[in-house]
Amino acid sequence: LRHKGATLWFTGLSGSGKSTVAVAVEAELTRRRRLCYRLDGDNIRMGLNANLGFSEEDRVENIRRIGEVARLFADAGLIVLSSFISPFRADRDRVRQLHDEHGLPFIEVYIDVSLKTAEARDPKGLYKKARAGAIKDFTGISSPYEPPEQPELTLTTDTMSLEDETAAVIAALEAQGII
Ligand code: GGZ
Repeated sequence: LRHKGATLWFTGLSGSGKSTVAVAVEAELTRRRRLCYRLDGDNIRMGLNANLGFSEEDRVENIRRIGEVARLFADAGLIVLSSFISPFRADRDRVRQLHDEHGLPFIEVYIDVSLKTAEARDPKGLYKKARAGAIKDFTGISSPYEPPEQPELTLTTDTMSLEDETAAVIAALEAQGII
């Protein structure tokens, strides 16, 4: 018996809550005994993509590699939870196309939060540093973020509860027959 894999692709600003939602969805999927794997900066930018920074060119390559990894895991039957800013629409669309070509579901989840809210949260103090010019090419400040035009799901983390967000993602997986 083999499960159908899929990729949940969370995109949004730094501090939008991508990882928080991904962790909560992972916990719920694990509770349902589904194998999943979370891709984030800690396991990708520290390893596979350790040679990449935040220039436009490096971000493009970052997302290209993550897309390929997600596709492989999904092909193996896992539910992949990918949380990267992935600021460029064209890069996300290429990952979507890669999944389409292999018959694998790709669910783009837009973590929609205003820059104002993300900047007010500033959990790591990065916005403050970016405003001061200490970090260049910072998304939302000195580097662009292109919101998805037709995401499968939009979560407004400044108004929704984590519980409701998790339920919405689970419902999307159910609607597509993935779980
Ligand atoms: C954006 C940066 C930058 C710059 C370091 N711009 O809030 P965080 O800390 O934990 O998440 C951000 C993370 C973004 O890496 P991604 O791989 O998701 O970005 S992308 O998809 O655009 O390639 C932030 C930190 O790295 N960080 N410098 N200049 N975020």
